Amino acid sequence: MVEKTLAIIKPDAMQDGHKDAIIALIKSNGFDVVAQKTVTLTDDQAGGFYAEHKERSFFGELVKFMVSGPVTIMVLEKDNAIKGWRDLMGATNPAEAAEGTVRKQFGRSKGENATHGSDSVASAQREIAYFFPELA
Ligand code: FUP
Repeated sequence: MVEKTLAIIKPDAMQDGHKDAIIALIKSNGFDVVAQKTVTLTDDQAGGFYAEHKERSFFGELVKFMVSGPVTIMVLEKDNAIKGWRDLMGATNPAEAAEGTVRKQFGRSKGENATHGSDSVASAQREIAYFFPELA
């Protein structure tokens, strides 16, 4: 089934100059980029996006990191896009991610791990609506 998912190139990968390489990898894996914008998030935007992690010990660090520089936010479309993008990103911790994955190649650490991807149909719907209300 054709699905949409939300992808974010995080501030570490942007600062490290990996944006174009990551988008090239996304396209060569058959995803259509149906929306794209580069913005610097506010504390409220980043905190709202990661609201499910509000009680976690790393939440403050996560928000601080996500507002530390521009991010590129995209909506990707493909058959089974949600799982497909999660597989292409690799494990949360780049040290544990498989060879060839985005996080293995471009992530710095578990906290600064290059990209975000929606983890379910419900998350994808919420996250796409959060950043691209016109697509919801
Ligand atoms: P993922 O779904 O792979 O993006 O990972 P999670 O939803 O579990 O975590 C979201 C973000 O929180 C991660 F991308 C990085 C950050 N995080 C930490 O900084 N430390 C942790 O122990 C877990 C997650």
